[in-house]
Amino acid sequence: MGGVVSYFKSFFGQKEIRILILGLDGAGKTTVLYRLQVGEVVTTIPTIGFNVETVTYKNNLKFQCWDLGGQASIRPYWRCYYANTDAIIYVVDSADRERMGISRQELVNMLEEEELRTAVIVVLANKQDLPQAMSVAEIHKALGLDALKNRTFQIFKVSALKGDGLEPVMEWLANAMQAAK
Ligand SMILES: Nc1nc2c(ncn2[C@@H]2O[C@H](COP(=O)(O)OP(=O)(O)OP(=O)(O)O)[C@@H](O)[C@H]2O)c(=O)[nH]1
Ligand SMILES: [Mg+2]
Repeated sequence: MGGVVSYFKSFFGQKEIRILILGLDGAGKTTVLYRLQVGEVVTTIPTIGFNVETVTYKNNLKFQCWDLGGQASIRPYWRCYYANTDAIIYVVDSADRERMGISRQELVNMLEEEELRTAVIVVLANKQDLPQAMSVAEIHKALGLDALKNRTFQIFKVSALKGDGLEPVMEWLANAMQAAK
């Protein structure tokens, strides 16, 4: 029965794709969310809890995006949101070299979760506008992304602040979601 319902939902382009935006505090998750939703930079404060918004792609795909707080004390709550997640957008502050190891560990922990076994992974090397930003190749290595070989995965360099690089992310996600159907 669920199959029929989801068939008609997708037929009419109504099916919402559930996306979690995760990453360390200050990585730029909330900035990414509102850049995707309204195309602008909003003034953010550290997120306690979550923001959830629907982002419509090309008038037919609806992404329900959950942006969770990334502070160490609230990271344990991420797992409460894992069920039924189609994709993870993992945001990294490319200039935060000191915490790249912590970011890697949080990513590894997350990927071990059974509920996220089939989730598509997008890593955003954010803040590429900063002069000290690590390159995509450096971040790929520092996060140990070779371990993701057997998953649907892609890394993108972006600047949520400038609005650079996000369009290909949405396009890739839309294609990955359609392929997964
Ligand atoms: N230079 C630069 N700054 C950015 C970029 N994206 C976000 N920021 C800034 O980074 C700071 C943190 O951004 P947020 O979006 O609040 O970070 P967050 O990941 O939501 O943080 P938490 O809610 O605490 O988990 C803000 O001052 C943003 O303006 C970017 O691409 N480049
Ligand atoms: Mg936030």
